[in-house]
Amino acid sequence: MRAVRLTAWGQEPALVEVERPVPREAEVLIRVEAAGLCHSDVHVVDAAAGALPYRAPFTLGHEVAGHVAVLGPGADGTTIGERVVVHGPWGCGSCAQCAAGRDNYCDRRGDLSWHGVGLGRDGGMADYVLVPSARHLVPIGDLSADQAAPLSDAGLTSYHAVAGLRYSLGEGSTAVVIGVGGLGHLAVQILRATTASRVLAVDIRDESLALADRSGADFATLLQADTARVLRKRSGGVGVDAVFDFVGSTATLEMATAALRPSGELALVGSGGGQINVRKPGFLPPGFRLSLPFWGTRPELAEVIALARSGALRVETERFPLSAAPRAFDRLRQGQVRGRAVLVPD
Ligand code: FEH
Ligand code: ZN
Ligand code: ZN
Repeated sequence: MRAVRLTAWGQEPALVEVERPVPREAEVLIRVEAAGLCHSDVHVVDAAAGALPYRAPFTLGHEVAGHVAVLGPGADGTTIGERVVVHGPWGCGSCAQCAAGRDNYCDRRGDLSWHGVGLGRDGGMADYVLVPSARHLVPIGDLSADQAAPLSDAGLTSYHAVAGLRYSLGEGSTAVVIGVGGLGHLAVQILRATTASRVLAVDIRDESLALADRSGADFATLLQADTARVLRKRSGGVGVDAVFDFVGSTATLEMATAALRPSGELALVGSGGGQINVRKPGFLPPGFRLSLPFWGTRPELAEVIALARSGALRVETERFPLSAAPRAFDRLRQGQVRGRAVLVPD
């Protein structure tokens, strides 16, 4: 079978022929129908040897949807042909967090040489992907694979971030989404579909503001020197209740803290490497809380898929044949992908 693999650290990913895996014990082999491309894939490819706990070579792709092709002799909880999306964070499988489907917060994360499918373990940028257990699978029914795959990471990460701040998103509240790309445009839709919050969007590109509008934002603006003041005014003057920063640069973090009301919440999702100074006395609003949500849980993924199947979520995607994976990586690096890039086995 074909697979897009990180063959060695410092090498560009390559489309190569590998043996199709044979599932053992509880394993399940999935015929891949779609695999999303994430900025984290670029970070992995660009990582220096030893920077990540992963052992090369492995197949990339941590946003995967398809159907069950072969069951291991001990596999349980799915059937041949079932259409599924893969819950990508794979933990130790035996700690309290993993037992609850919270592999994204596995207690033994520090002991593992992987973070999940396509992240140290063979992933779904391939014709097939081997999943350790059916517990990592969520049925997608009639949802298309190129919609379901991005929902397993871009959608799930946004949903988990919103779920963590839900108590501050009631009637009369204001939420801000910074960065309206693959995750941000879904965060706007999730906020509109699951909270009573007014939704404001910020980006640096006009086409992203248009995507925010299409996604249901109440207001969208370019990031400028006075953006915090503009957002505070849009919140009725008191400041915004929650900011979801999908960029994570010093500029976006500082703007976010300047826009927040007292007791406001900042969820940092983007890996921009930005910093803010947390000190007392200082300039942060009293009651300020920061969270660093990571990916999401298996129960939440089932909720995201249900939202999508109800018609409340629509992923903007740019499809590429699996054989064009290098071109997809190039377009993502250049910031030219609209919404989420999805590889489809050709
Ligand atoms: C995965 C692994 C490590 C860092 C970040 C990620 C995200 O793309 C998962 O949503
Ligand atoms: Zn990702
Ligand atoms: Zn665990």
